[in-house]
Amino acid sequence: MKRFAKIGIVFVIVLMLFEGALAIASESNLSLIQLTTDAESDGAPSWSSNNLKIAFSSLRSGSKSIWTMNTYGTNKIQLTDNLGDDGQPHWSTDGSKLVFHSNRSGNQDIWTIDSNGSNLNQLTSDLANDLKSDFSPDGSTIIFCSNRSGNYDIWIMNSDGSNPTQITDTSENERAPDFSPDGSKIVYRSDKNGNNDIWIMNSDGSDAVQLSDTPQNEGHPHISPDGSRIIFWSERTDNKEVWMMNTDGSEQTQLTNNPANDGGANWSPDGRKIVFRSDRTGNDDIWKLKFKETNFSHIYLLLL
Ligand SMILES: [Ca+2]
Ligand SMILES: [Ca+2]
Ligand SMILES: [Ca+2]
Ligand SMILES: [Ca+2]
Repeated sequence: MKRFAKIGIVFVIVLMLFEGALAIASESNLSLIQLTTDAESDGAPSWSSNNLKIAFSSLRSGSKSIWTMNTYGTNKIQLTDNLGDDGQPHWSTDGSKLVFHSNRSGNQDIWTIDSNGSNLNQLTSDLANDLKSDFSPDGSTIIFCSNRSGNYDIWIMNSDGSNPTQITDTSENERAPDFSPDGSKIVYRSDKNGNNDIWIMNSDGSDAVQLSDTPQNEGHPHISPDGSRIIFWSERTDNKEVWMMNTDGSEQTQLTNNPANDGGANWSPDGRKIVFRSDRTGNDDIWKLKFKETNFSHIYLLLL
């Protein structure tokens, strides 16, 4: 080292530790990949927590059915096959099951199926419409929305379908519930103030807080895996676009910008991508959006 110092050589090692901050500006700053190209409608993508598959609904077999594919869009497998419409699949945290709604029994009810297509189970059998379900993170309960009390409210039941319990009780419509990753909160949409907005409440139904407040409709909220952000669709720019905000409602940011209908978005398990539905090529397909990651939050200089 003495000799190196004499001739004035300094070794510098720069370590840039990347913290994954997301740079959001406009659609042109996002990487967009089309995952389905079938001429029939595909929608309602849901990315499994184990990062292996994306479930979605598709009309490609004639009636709306639940399909899975890998996260790059290949190896599409049909899981359900009947004359009814099956929609809005959501994974259990361990990736072993999907919960979805179907009208195959005459009206919309909540069903589960194993990820390999076996073990189909009907969980609700009320004459009302039971829709848009989600597993709690520990898999013990399922939330859904139902109009069995005369208008739509959020309900919770055990994951075997027992003990359905109403957790919102308003004369307006609460729909599209989604659990936070820790199970403590539920985001949903409500038309309590005359049009649909995004709301959040504790998972027992207490302390409901309105997060968006526009004259247009917002819907389909999903909380990011780290619990910090919510993606949703909004019609505030006159057509449906995917938006993102913090879970306190701040920093509402438009992600897609296309005259098409863009919506139905859901997160990848690492929170750096979303999948959504768009009809920008003429019919509904599944698209993947990747946030550009540009913020280097720590720079360490080691001088030897
Ligand atoms: Ca029903
Ligand atoms: Ca209600
Ligand atoms: Ca609104
Ligand atoms: Ca659009």
